[in-house]
Parts: sequence; structure tokens; C-alpha cells
Amino acid sequence: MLKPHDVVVITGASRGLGRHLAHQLARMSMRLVLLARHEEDLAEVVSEVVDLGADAFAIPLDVTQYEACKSAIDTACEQFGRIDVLVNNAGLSWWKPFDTWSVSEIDTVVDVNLKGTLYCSYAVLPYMKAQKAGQILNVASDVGRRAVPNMGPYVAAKHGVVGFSGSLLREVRADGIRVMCALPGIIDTYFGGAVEGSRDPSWAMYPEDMATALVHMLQQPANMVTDELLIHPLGQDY
Ligand code: NJP
Repeated sequence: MLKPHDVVVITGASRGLGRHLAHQLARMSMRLVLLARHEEDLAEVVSEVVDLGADAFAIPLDVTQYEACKSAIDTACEQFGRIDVLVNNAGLSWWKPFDTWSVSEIDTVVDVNLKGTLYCSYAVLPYMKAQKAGQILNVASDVGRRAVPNMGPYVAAKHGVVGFSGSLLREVRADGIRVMCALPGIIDTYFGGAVEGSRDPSWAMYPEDMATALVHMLQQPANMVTDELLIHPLGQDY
């Protein structure tokens, strides 16, 4: 259950789903710490969420760098005194046959989608364990449960995120920490080089609607947990 002034750290908050989630949490008077690489985009989102009622700041970082993740989580806790929620939402992929991926593209997709989630979760756990409370919400993908061609490293990484979420939940639920995993289908964002607003709602979800689904997961009473939420646009062929 979220309460006003809860402290929420969101990765991938500079655009797309993370930005819309930040907007919704701002309307609920949360304290937000927004993480992504692009400083100017983050500054715009900070200004938007402050206008909507949040106390917020941003830290530009690359989630593939453990020390940067650790330092951002430490700073969030120093500034706001606690961390109630971590949303591991940063993600990216290319779409092409596996033998045309470069090694560096393979590394990037695994590092951002999977290792970024592991790194931020690892950095936040000591704080949540000390609080005996907290929520970690990992944004995986519907391809974390099934396979599609041409996204091999992404499919592998998102399967990893789903597996990690279930494993960690079983470890830390006794500490009052919920670990949840969202498995969305296609969302109308900048993902994969698209432009938000360019996808047809018959086969792509609006990011604000997906953000509402994430907020719902965070709003469960403390004795309940939505382990996984698989959610699709009705018209998506899968
Ligand atoms: O994508 P997009 P979404 N370090 O491109 C950030 C999953 N998903 O909102 O670093 C830190 O609009 C990037 O910021 P920046 C998807 O896998 C989506 O749709 O400044 N941050 C931006 O804020 C992902 O997990 C679809 O470039 C990094 C954000 O990530 C989540 O939904 C389908 C980073 C990406 O925003 C949100 O993605 C699906 C790094 N190294 C799952 N690299 C879909 N849209 O169809 C990227 O199944 N970011």
C-alpha cells in the first residue's frame, strides 16, 4: 500500500513508461528519485512531477554501472531518509536475427535489462531489510515468459528478470519486502527506436494505462503480493 510521501526510486524515468509512472505517483504526493542516463530529459520530468505535487530529484546514471546504482540508492536514502519502493524499469532492445547482433549489443541488452535490475535491487535491500518493509517492482516483459524471434538477448534477459523476481520474493518476504514482476506486452513508448504516440491502440497499450497497472500492484495491502502481472493490448498477436 502506498502512502503520501513514500519514497519511490524509478529507473528508466526519463521517458516512456517510467515518465508516466512518475506522473501518476506525483499526483499521489510521493517523493520521487528519478534515474536514467539523459540529464536533460530527466530534468524535464522532475519539473513535470514537481508541478504535479511531488518532491523529486534526478540522478543521471547508467544502470549497467554497479557503483553508480549503489551511489544513487545511497543518495536517495540520505536525502529522503528511507526508500519505500524501487521500480526497476530501465530497458532496451534491438530487433534483428541473433547472428547480426554485435557482442557489444548483446552485452548492453543483458546488462541494462538484467544486471541493472540485479544491481539496483542489491543496493536497496540493506535499507529495506533495516526498515522491515519495502517493495521492489521489476518491469520485465511478456517475452519473459514466452519466446519471440529476433530478440534473443532481450528474451533471455527478461526471462532472467522474471526468475530473479520470484527467487528474491521467496527470500525477503519474511522481512516484509514484496518483490513483484510486471510482464507487459507492447506499450506505445520510445522502446526499440519508436516514438511515443506513433503506435495504434488496437495493438499497443497507452503508457499511462500500463503505469496505472503498476500503481495497482504497488497498492496491494501489506499482507498481499501480486507476484506477476501479465498484461497485453487486446489486439496484440502473441
Ligand atoms: O521504453 P523507452 P519503455 N541506464 O525506450 C532508460 C519494458 N517493455 O518505457 O537512459 C539507465 O520509452 C531510458 O532512459 P535513458 C522495457 O523492456 C516495453 O517502453 O535516458 N536507464 C528510458 O528512460 C523496459 O523495461 C515494451 O535513455 C536506461 C527507459 O529506459 C520498460 O518496459 C514491451 C538505460 C526506456 O524508455 C520501459 O520501457 C515490453 C541505462 N543503461 C516490455 N538504458 C514496449 N514499450 O513495447 C535505457 O514487453 N534506459
